[in-house]
Amino acid sequence: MAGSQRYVRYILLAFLCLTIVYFFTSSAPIRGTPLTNASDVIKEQEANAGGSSSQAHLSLDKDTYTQPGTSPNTPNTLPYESAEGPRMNATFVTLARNSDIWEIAKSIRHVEDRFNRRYNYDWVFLNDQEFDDNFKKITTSLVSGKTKYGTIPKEHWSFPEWIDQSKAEKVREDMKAKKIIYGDSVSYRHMCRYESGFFFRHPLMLDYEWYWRVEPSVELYCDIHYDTFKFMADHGKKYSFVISLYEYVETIPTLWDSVKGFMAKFPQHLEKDNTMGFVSDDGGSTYNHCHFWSNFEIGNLNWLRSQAYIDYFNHLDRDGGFFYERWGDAPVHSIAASLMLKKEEIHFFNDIAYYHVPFTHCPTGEETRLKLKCHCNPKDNFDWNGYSCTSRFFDVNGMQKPEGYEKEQH
Ligand SMILES: Nc1nc2c(ncn2[C@@H]2O[C@H](COP(=O)(O)OP(=O)(O)OP(=O)(O)O)[C@@H](O)[C@H]2O)c(=O)[nH]1
Ligand SMILES: *[C@@H]1O[C@H](CO)[C@@H](O)[C@H](O)[C@H]1NC(C)=O
Ligand SMILES: *[C@@H]1O[C@H](CO)[C@@H](O)[C@H](O)[C@H]1NC(C)=O
Ligand SMILES: [Mg+2]
Repeated sequence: MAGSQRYVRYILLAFLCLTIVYFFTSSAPIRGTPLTNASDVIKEQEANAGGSSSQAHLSLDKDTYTQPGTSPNTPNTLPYESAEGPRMNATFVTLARNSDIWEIAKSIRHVEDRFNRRYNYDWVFLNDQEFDDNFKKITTSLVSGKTKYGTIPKEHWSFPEWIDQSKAEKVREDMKAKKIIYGDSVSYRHMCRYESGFFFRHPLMLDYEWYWRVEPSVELYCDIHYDTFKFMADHGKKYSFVISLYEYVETIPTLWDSVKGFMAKFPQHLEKDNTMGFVSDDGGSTYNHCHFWSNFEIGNLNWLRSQAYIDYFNHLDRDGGFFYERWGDAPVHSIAASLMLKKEEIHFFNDIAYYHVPFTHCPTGEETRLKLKCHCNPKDNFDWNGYSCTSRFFDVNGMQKPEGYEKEQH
């Protein structure tokens, strides 16, 4: 009895094994690879349709499908792809609050997907308060390079002792009454002053020569196929922009007076072959309010750390307009670049498609947009709009506007 029971068990076990073997071999498609191989999928479709679609076949990039075909194998990352060649001495930099986490997460994802996943540059985060663990955990998981977190020293985020507090307070009340955006905000003013004169001097930033500034909730609409930092270095560029526009006059009524004071006091810092024509229509008597929009910047940190720029910032800071008015870092950087850099040291990136509420830069020229897999609507491009200063930038530099720009004027 015991002997025949064992016999039955052996038969059942053998049957079970056969069933399992059958199940695996028959459920696996041709050549035993799972149907995650795109060329297999297409071949099978062709076979089923009884025809051949050579176009679909030719369009496949074989190198993209190099995951080993074992099952189960569900890769949780995109295929690893690293751009060739050395890296530059460069970092992304973001000033943010802990509460900005999901807005900055979105920006990081755009920058990584379109560019940095192939370059793995570092990312420095700066804050006037300690970053919390949640902010660090999420941003670290998204950035492909190293992440670094810095707290801003108090003396870089407070009123200098020469500022008359009650005068500054009165200004904020007036601006609030006039409904000027951020007109009554103290923190916004510290932010503008910090971005104007201090971020490049933060100890974490001293390790780098190049920076790319990224703000919360920005978007990139096209692939970037080359190292933008290396481009800057190879072409002798020190500052760059994608969008330019006119500043809100109410926030900078005396900025140009202060700039003129600087020019008189430090003529040695002015570049002869500069872009004065971008910021002034009358050779420097008055400001035309044009500026590069500084929420996007790729630039050279050593230029910002130069004696010329530091003398410029200190002069403006002394005059108090960061608090007695509401000077923004955009006009402050732009005027500096226009007066103290050579014409060819400022670069306009037509091929970097960018959005920061409420403006879009969508590259002019369909060929570029298709090649770079852009997903912006060219109708949204701000460049040739009457409120943009980009046309002026081209004219001042005697540059030819990108082909097809007239069609995108509206
Ligand atoms: N740590 C810190 N960062 C700030 C503070 N205020 C603004 N920022 C950051 O400074 C940058 C500019 O601030 P935004 O609020 O984006 O100013 P904006 O771009 O002029 O205006 P928005 O249209 O609101 O984007 C962003 O990267 C913010 O995250 C602050 O009080 N503390
Ligand atoms: C996918 O299929 C193609 C053609 O059948 C084959 O050459 C290739 O090696 C397969 N790739 C993988 C990852 O199995
Ligand atoms: C990067 O640049 C900074 C600032 O110029 C410099 O101090 C540092 O030594 C450089 N690092 C490398 C690796 O070249
Ligand atoms: Mg912003």
